[in-house]
Amino acid sequence: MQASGSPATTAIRKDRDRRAKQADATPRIEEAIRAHAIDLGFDVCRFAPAEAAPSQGERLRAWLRDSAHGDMGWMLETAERRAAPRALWPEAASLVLLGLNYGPEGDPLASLSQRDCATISVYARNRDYHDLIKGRLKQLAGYMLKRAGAGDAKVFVDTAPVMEKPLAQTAGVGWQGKHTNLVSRDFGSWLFLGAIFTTLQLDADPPEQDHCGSCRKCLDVCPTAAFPAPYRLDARRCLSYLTIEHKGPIPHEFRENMGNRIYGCDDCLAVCPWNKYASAGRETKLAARPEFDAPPLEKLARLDDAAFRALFAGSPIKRIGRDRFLRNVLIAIGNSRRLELAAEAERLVEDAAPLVRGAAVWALGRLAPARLAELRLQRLPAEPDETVRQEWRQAA
Ligand code: B12
Ligand code: SF4
Ligand code: SF4
Repeated sequence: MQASGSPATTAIRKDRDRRAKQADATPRIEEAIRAHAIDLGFDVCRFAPAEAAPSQGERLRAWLRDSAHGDMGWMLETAERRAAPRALWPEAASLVLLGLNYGPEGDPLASLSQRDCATISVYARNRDYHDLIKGRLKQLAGYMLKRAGAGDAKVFVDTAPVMEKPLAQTAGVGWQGKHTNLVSRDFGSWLFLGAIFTTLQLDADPPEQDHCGSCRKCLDVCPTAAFPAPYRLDARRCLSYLTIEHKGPIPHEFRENMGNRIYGCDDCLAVCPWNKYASAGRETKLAARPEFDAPPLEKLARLDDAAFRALFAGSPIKRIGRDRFLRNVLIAIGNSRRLELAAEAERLVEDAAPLVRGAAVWALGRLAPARLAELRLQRLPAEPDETVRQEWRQAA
């Protein structure tokens, strides 16, 4: 046994003091990860246990039972893995939830009243956020594992079967508002979400509470009445779904209320009172490109496949392809009340794609019904596609 004050005890004490000092100087791994996430361009980084949001699975199943997913068949196919993080990756111990602010500079709904121009939703006015965020999530995951000296991690943004919103609420990034999106006290409705699942044990942050109160602005503003109840969205009625995910003709009942929204919709996000705390995003690759801010419908209607691909290279809009995009542009032309745009619709009545021809018939019928009636005599007998024939029959 060593007597207290012996050289050996002094050495042990010194070593303990040195370690304590080092612990003070070296932040906890959670704080180090958070700081690194901010350096990488994220605005929020918080932690949750892998068994977060246990009720989300049942709610997802109820949503699918109601067929609220429309023809997003992949939501049904991946339901079991989507329902809980451990169903996707049983080894996951902790979740890192990230938010990236993409707040717009000005009023995101300003172009809705410019009838000869298009409204593109804020998230799609520049680069595809998936590409941007995925790269950064990978960098952060690499940093985490290096810092911990062990473990494994997987990164997710949007495309994998992960329910990012309820998980982000459990981590305290924000709460799911009545419009079902995550609202943040600091960034309002304008956060992109991403997630890292890891085998590392990380201390969880407290969850966020619901701060919607009696407000129902987002529910009331929806142009297509897509909320059957607060916190529930029927995607089949949502213009974001109809303009981006839906492959067929836009159902007639939604066409007029679509206005000039040609890619996505921001109405329910934009009216949220919590946006008063929001600020413009700091990521320049997501700031609106001038040519995507209220582009003239006439110019968009003239895009052929090559021009479409060139204009939207690197943008999420490229994903829907030229024909679906032109379908949307033609609905906006039909709603424009600008007779000068009738020439664009008339030209596209002869387009090679039935989806475009059908929407062109509707648009021309809205702007120049007499001209449509003349053309019907020549075109309807020769029209090979049944959906387009129906448009001819129904048009004014
Ligand atoms: C499928 C999908 C869509 C679909 C369906 C949207 C939806 N609300 O489900 C469509 C194409 C319509 C869509 C549209 C949009 N989307 Co989207 N979408 C997704 C995706 C891939 C999956 C969402 C999902 O799991 N839906 C299934 C339903 C069942 O889940 P849920 O919405 O969380 O539903 C919950 C509520 O219904 C709740 N609930 C049910 N009953 C009750 C009752 C009470 C009392 C409570 C509290 C809750 C509650 O429980 C459910 C489970 O948590 C996610 C990415 C991801 N992997 O998470 C992006 C995502 C949700 N989309 C996003 C965005 C930006 C949009 C748009 C704004 C794009 C645009 N401008 O056009 C719109 C917004 C429309 C809207 N109001 O939701 C962001 C949202 C970011 C955020 N801050 O929340 C996400 C997270 C993508 C990302 N990585 O950033 N989207
Ligand atoms: S995105 Fe537009 S259409 Fe969809 S729920 Fe919100 S307001 Fe309604
Ligand atoms: S608009 Fe009102 S009800 Fe809708 S999410 Fe914001 S606070 Fe909640």
